[in-house]
Amino acid sequence: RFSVIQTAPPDAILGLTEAFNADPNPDKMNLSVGVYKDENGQTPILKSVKAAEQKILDSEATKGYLSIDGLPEYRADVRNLVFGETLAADRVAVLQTPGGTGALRVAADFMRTQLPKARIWMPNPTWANHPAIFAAAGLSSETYRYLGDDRTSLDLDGMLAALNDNAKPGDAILLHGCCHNPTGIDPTAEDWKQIASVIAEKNLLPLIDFAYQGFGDGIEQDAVGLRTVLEHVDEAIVCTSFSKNFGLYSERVGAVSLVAADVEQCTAALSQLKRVVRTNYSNPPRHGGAIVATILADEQLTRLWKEELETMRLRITRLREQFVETMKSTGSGHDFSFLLRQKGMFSYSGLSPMQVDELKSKHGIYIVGSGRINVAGMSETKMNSFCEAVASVMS
Ligand code: PLP
Ligand code: TYF
Repeated sequence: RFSVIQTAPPDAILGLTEAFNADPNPDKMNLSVGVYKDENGQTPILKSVKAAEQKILDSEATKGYLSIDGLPEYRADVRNLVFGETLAADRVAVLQTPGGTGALRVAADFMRTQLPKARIWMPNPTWANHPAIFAAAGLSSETYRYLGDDRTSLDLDGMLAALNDNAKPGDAILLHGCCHNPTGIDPTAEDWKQIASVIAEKNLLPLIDFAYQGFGDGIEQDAVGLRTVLEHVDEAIVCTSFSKNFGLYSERVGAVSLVAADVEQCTAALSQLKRVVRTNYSNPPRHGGAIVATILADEQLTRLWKEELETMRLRITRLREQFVETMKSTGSGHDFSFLLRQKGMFSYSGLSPMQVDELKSKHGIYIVGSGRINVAGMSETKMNSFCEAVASVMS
């Protein structure tokens, strides 16, 4: 029976990193997968995380199961980070999940069973796993316009028109809370108000994917869009990932937060979310959630984490600036100043699939076929040679 099974295509992004690891070129650079890297191309464990792990090692008393919705103190931390003081706690149900991906799948299964008529509207483009997760859950999805014709800015009018003309009341809309993957293009605070108004007028359910809080402008600043939406509607789902902002990729730490109009609706929705979890993975892994909760329960560790997060964010900003300046100095005539208006790890470089191929084969520089670059994969010391390589394939 297994003889009839066809090989599935590899993950386009994760597959590139396998090829990168196998490349013997000592000057190779990986700008593909969305993982933060330091100047040496490493993804080290944060000091705040190490310190929290030591505390846990010394004090952890049991490996007993967590409850279905996870650690209570972790769930309170998620609520504070995401919503701040803006919502009554009893209107928000938070469940600890295995990463942001786990959160998205729980949200998708919940929508499929509890809101069976809802279609989900995704930005075009979006993270490739989004349509795959929704399809796996059996949801129907549609796309709305996001990227302008210049491929460097948001087409807000196109986005709002697509939603106004085509979305039906009761549909859901996927939004990236900040640091849009793959374009780095985020709505401005003013844009968010207009988006929120259309969501309210059309009675859409916002599903906000929040995987890069703190990578755009700061922890609180990056929540402005999400909180603006919540000023206009009383229902939403937020999928949090702490993979990037705590550097906890392999620990699988995330959360799904459901905002309901009142405590009764919140309690009922929570019970259905728990049902989804039971048939997926029963209950979440403890360690990653315990790390986050340990850091945020300790003033000193919290300060250290915030500094480390700021260091990551500022390095990305610096690399964006240095890349734009260095590209200018190559005299190739390509203006990359649009990168300065974009947020987070990613931007669409404008490189074609052929140019991306050439960068890989001739220079050991790995970029996703769409031309999406992970800015954090650049290096200050290698910026000149990197920009010369980019200029050479673009000429
Ligand atoms: N959502 C977006 C937009 C992402 O880029 C990622 C990245 O991995 C995720 C969700 C999933 O995060 P996690 O690794 O925590 O599952
Ligand atoms: O977009 C990225 O690069 C990150 C990491 O199947 C990632 O979100 C990429 C592909 C994938 C899972 C995570």
